[in-house]
Amino acid sequence: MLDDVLEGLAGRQKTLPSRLLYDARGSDLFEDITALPEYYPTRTETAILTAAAPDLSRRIGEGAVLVEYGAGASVKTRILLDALEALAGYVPIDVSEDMLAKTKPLLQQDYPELPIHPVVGNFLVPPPLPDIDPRARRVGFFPGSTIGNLDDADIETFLAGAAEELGPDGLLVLGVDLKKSPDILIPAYDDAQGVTADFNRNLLVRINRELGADFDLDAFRHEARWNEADSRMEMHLVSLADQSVTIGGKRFDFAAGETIHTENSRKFDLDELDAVLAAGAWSREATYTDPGQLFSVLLLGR
Ligand code: AVI
Repeated sequence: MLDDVLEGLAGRQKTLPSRLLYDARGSDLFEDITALPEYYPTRTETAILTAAAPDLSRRIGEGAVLVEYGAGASVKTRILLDALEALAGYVPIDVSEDMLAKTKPLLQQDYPELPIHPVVGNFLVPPPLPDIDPRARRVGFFPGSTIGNLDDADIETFLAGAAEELGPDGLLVLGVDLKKSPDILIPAYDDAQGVTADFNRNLLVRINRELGADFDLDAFRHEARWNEADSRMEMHLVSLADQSVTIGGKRFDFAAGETIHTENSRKFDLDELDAVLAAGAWSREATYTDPGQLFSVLLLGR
């Protein structure tokens, strides 16, 4: 973590890795974000999945194994667990062993017959799957448009890794946030209650705590920007003054107005996404969306 932070802050545009947003406090704040009135993705995707569930179930067929990449608390998963018939197993993959350990008994209570095999690991490098029926069809689940937080190289790595792991008759259910007006996007990433601002600034709290840095939290403000050229929302932390910060014995100078770029959240055009999917050996078999075309759920095959 120290190396990543030092490297990110050494560049001309200072950056910090967005995965560092998700310590315990950051994960709680993200949960709060998903319930905000301005943050349309979670409720929209939930509605799309609920409406699409019968069709997904028909296309997927009986007896599949569901593999979720970055499962967290497996909230949206329940829509699929309710709809898919005679599932042969559920494999939640997450970096947080704690989260997996907390979620498993809750799921098992509600799905007593379902074999649940949690796997601790980074979904970018899909870890080997546990011993499950090799004949069962494997269906990946990657909701939330988390794919939009990855750069091009990581998207390709993920899609190719999932293709290999899920096999030739594998399927992937992918949540994808769609390109739309900045009038909707900016408030979704800069809400009136300031929860997203706290989520962003928590990165500095974490670096102070875990790396002994001395960021002055009141000297940085949250900013959400729409980058039209790269079709993405960006989160930045803007330095409110000329200041310096020390981390791991190294000093970093900030000019007033200079930013640390902390996250990208890409918004996709489905026609453009098709080329990316094809490079990762996937193609769209079904597309589900909401009446406002805010978000989409794709069923991908090989
Ligand atoms: C997890 N990820 C899909 C969220 C997003 O919308 O890109 C993270 C987030 N960042 C700010 N608000 C939400």
